[in-house]
Amino acid sequence: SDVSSTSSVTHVSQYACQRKSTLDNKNKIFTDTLELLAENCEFDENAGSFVAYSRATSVLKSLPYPITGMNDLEGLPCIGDQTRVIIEELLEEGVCSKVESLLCDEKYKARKLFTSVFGVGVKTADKWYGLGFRTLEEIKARKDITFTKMQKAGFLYYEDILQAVKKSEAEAVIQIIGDIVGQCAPDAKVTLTGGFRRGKEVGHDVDLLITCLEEGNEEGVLHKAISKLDRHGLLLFCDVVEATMEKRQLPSRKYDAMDHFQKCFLILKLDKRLVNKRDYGLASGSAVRLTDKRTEDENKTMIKGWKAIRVDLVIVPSQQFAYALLGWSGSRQFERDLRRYCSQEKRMLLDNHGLYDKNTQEFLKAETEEEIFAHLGLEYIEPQERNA
Ligand code: DCP
Ligand code: MG
Repeated sequence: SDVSSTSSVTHVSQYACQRKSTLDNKNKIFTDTLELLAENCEFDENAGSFVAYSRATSVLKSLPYPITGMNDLEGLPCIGDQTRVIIEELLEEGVCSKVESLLCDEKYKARKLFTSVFGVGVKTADKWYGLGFRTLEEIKARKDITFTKMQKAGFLYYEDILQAVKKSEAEAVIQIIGDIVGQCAPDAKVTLTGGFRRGKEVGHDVDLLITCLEEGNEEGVLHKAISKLDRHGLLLFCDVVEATMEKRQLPSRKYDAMDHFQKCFLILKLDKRLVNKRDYGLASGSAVRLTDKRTEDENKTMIKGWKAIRVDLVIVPSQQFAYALLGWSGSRQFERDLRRYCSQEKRMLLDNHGLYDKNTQEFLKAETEEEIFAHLGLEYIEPQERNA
């Protein structure tokens, strides 16, 4: 019999950690729509539908072919009825009526706009919406609203932060942080994680792990590094979160939990001269010209000479480094499915600190991500293939 011609024979796992998802998404029309619906469910705290849409999105991202008819969905996991209806409508009409009306929906628009401010979550967005606000200008103008320090910084650097961070800017940030951290501990190492490690060209922030070869040397590095950044005039905003790790604590059972590392959420003042100029639409050596290739906000960045960039720094003891790297590399769906796979298929608990085997009641050590995948009996998935 002929086994080469049919794609439905290929088994697709229900877990993102058993699929390869590159940035070459063949089903963007469907996944953009489903992601927007998932986002709205998250706003509504509708966990069931959020999970359904998110898992379906992720399955479609892993397919090496575009969906061209309902038959193509046969045998695929995580494609429930509510997803099928959306896909069918997109195939027939080319648009999704649910999305069309969401994009015109006052509440959705306000939530989307307000949460685009650094430091504003859905709760705050809903409060402002409830008070009748619809634009950021209305909110900024009010003297009777109290803002957190984070939100004040969010408004102050709004235009810069709204612009995506480019890879060349992320590289300049690594350079700066690497230099400074090296002055704080000689054996300190800075590692890029998050979307850029998965090969993305742009991101909303730069996620960096800081670790020292000798365990314990990382203590104090964060506060020293922050002081130095401040003295160099590079610190626009800084929120330090101290470590909350208790010894021999079991990994969290939640698939989406925050970790316990010491970390900080920064806004750095990035000098445009430190960034590879090709990314600003400039020929090397030429004077600053405002080419129409740049957006208006990018032009402002060029004129003021710097750009505010969101950076997360996470301090990781070397023994936990592999787990932290795996946990911070994402994508969010890949991470959720890794944890779900662990508990449902392996009776193990995974988080950004370690892996606990409930069968043997032991923590499993790992020095590399490859070792963690091996502990889990999973084929290794490269970061570039974790865009689930
Ligand atoms: N992460 C996590 N738990 C958190 C925060 C983040 O496990 N509480 C992980 C999953 C993310 C990664 O860290 O993929 C980085 O978080 P980001 O929100 O920065 O996500 P990305 O870097 O993937 O996307 P972007 O390109 O928008 O920055
Ligand atoms: Mg990121």
